[in-house]
Amino acid sequence: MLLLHLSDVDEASWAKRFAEALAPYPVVRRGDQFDPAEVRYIFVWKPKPDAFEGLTGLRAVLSLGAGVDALLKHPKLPDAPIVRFVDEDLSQRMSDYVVAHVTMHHRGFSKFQADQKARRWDQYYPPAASETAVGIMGMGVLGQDAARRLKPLGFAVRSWSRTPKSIDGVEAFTGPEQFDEFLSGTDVLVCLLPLTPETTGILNRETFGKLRRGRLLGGPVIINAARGGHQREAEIVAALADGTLGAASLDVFETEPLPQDSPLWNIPNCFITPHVAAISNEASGVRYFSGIIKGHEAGEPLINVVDRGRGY
Ligand code: NDP
Ligand code: OXD
Repeated sequence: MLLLHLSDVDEASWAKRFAEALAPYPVVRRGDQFDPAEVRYIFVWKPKPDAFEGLTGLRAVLSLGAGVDALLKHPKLPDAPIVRFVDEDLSQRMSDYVVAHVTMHHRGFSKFQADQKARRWDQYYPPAASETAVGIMGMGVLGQDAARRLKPLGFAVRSWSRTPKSIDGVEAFTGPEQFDEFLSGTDVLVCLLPLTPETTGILNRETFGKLRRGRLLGGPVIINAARGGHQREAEIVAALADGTLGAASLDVFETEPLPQDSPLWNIPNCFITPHVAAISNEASGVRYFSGIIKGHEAGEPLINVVDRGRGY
């Protein structure tokens, strides 16, 4: 039996699709009549504190989110394996966001926007893409896809990850010992890390101060599409004000929704989106997780299982 426990999304619609994809396998929602001991899989997004109560026969927790930081903090999280969402459609959507914001900053969008407002004709020519280094923190599913899509546009792509990576045409850096070297050649810093104790607050003033200066007009740029916990927002505000950063694109925030009184709203070279960089699409999500359930029921091992020790 599959139990759905989704908040902030259309649970009924997901349930209907799952029932069609898995029939005759039983699919239930909170409020339905069922024996919790018969639930083998629970599909969750922002599960409530009682979400896992009575689920004694659980084989896997299926996470609608690619990021599992919040799920791992659930006080009653059972011991079952956690399978996270990994999907081509999700990667494509995230890369769309990253490519759009990298190219926007590379082409001096904030300068020309300010010039237009001031009716100022100032012919600034951005550097060539090949002279602009995009440093991606996190070379997992999403980071690798973004790197693959940025390369053909001509950008110099660098990566930083926990373990060594070898990706064609990407200059790779690994671990805390190579972090400063990674930053020192980076003009646009993209965060696609999972939120863990090691990565919390990594987008801070000290990090910004180590980025390469002199290549992009106004200073280096940060793009965070991972988690708000990665960024120190007060330090971003200060860095944008004093020119340590030339611009920022933020899709995620320390508190979501971003509070009305956040100073970030009013900064012209800070580009805010409301955690929409990549949404888990219903059709592909149902296809992916139904495949996982069917495969596991047929004796296949689970895929994309979260390593609780690493935190992602
Ligand atoms: P993956 O688990 O596939 O990749 C994570 C990458 O981060 C890996 O390369 C990993 O290194 C690296 N990493 C982890 N810890 C460290 C560390 N301490 N130092 C250096 N590198 C580290 O994750 P995804 O690519 O699938 O997703 C990344 C994040 O994107 C998610 O966790 C989620 O928070 C966010 N997200 C945001 C969305 C949005 O709409 N804004 C939508 C979807 C996801 P290694 O390869 O060596 O293990
Ligand atoms: C995710 C997200 O982690 O939407 O999938 O943020």
